[in-house]
Amino acid sequence: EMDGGDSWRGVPLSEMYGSQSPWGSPEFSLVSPSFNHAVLYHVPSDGCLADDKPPKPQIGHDKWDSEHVRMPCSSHSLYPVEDSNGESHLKKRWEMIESALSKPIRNSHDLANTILSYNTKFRNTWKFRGLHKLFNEYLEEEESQYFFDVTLPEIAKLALALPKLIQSPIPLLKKHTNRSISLSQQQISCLLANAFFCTFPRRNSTKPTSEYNSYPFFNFNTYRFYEATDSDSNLEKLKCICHYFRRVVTKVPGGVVSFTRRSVPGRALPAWPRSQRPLGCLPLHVDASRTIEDADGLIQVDFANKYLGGGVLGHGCVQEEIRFVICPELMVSMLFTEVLSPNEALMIIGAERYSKYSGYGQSFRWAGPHCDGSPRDSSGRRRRALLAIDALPYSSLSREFSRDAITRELNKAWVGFSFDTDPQSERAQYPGVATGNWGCGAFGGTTQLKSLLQLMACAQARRPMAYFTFGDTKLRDEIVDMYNLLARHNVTVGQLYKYIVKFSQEKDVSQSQLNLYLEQVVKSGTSASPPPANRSAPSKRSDD
Ligand code: AR6
Repeated sequence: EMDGGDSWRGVPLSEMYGSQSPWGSPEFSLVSPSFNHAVLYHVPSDGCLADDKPPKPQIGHDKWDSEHVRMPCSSHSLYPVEDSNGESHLKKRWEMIESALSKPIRNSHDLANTILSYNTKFRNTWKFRGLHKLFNEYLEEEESQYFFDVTLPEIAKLALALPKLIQSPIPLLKKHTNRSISLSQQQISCLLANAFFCTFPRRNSTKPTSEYNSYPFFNFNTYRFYEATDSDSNLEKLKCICHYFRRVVTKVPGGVVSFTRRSVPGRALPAWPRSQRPLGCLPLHVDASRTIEDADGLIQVDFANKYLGGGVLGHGCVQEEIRFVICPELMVSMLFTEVLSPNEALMIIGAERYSKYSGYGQSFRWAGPHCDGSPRDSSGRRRRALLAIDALPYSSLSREFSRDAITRELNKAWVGFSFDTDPQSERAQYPGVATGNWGCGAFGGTTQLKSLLQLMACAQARRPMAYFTFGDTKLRDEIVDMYNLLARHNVTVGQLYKYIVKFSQEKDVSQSQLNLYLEQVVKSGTSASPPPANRSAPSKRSDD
């Protein structure tokens, strides 16, 4: 038994990485600077980073344009300031930030005033009730004291080190591009420190006409993160972030993280009804008790919003938001990743985990430090891969089961799962995917359908699938039973696609069960043929 319990079905997790250790699968493509891969740190000529020392920044020149992140420290960043005569002058914004962050900040009111001093346009609209509550009521007095005495001055220093730590421009990962950005963890901490102090220019407006309208929010208070007091889970999210800063200012992490946007044009997407790939050709593991983030070495799926991070800097506290606060380096994706289109995904390799947590949603709590034991790959990234794919939100079953919606979700999952696979090879690609009830929580989807669509996308991408049902043992058994049925009858991806479409056309989907329907058509279908001798139903249960 892998996990000492009886929570899983199918094959052991080790078959998801194709070796005995989670670190035995092949590494992802290495970090190597090129026209479509911006590497913001200096890659040593042998490619190897020193183990514990952060790499030096790559040198370069600021670019103040629509292709790059507009930096707080750019000499082009100007801000209107009123003089004593009430006349408005443009001042260099970075000088305002430098002077504000160099002064002592003793409590949450000082902190609010610091942030407002270079964001004067928001004097009357930004409130900081959440911050005040966190530091004045919620935390123990010593904890708050420690934060303002020790951690905060270091966060300010880190933010002000921006012109030194990031010298070459950060390209935007725009729609319909295949591009990567690699940053050192130190550089990321500096960008996050700036977001904490809300220093990024042109990123505070929530108007539809604003320049960064198609990007997630990144300055921490743009979405009123410092205001929210309605539930403790928000304060707990802030705790996670403060813990992260405490950790990185105590010991600068020495690794790097890469962010890759994958965009596949319509003509290169799979022709789903024609796919001949058998669904039973890859191993399946289904677990009811563990969670995705604990599936070491696998491609861990982020149940994302098309605006990455979703409500992490707002009120959200479900899978994506939790993941982003326990691994805050992920949040840097929000600085440069434009809203995801249906045929796009984002892969993040190397983001470290800093916090443990308990609960979920309203009951979410920070549960202490987490020490990330994942080894580093040859490029210096923690061997942790997070794949952001956004499902569609559904309010009706008939919409969710429409051919267009089914195709859209299949394409989305496949674009993500086929990241770094060899298109010529017929063999299984490692590591496998760790996923679960994608689109079935906040987005209201149906697990019977989404689990099958992800199985199809995995089969098409040739990656094994580990599915985590989040406590649902009935769903776990249903998925395994369905898989065994499909495998036994040699059902292909294309056939299943057609069955599902037919189901949605023939049946009132709100009244009928997809699984029951599939059982009938598969068992009575013309497609049934004896299973090939070399494969056995992948279940450890003898009655299968
Ligand atoms: N491991 C495995 N399964 C999980 C985990 C976990 N760590 N956490 C949750 N689940 P949801 P969605 C299961 O609602 O429906 C965010 O705001 C659990 O059964 O996070 O795709 C995003 O930013 C849960 O109900 O994903 C988007 O805006 C289910 O996965 C939006 O939510 C779905 O989790 C995405 O909503």
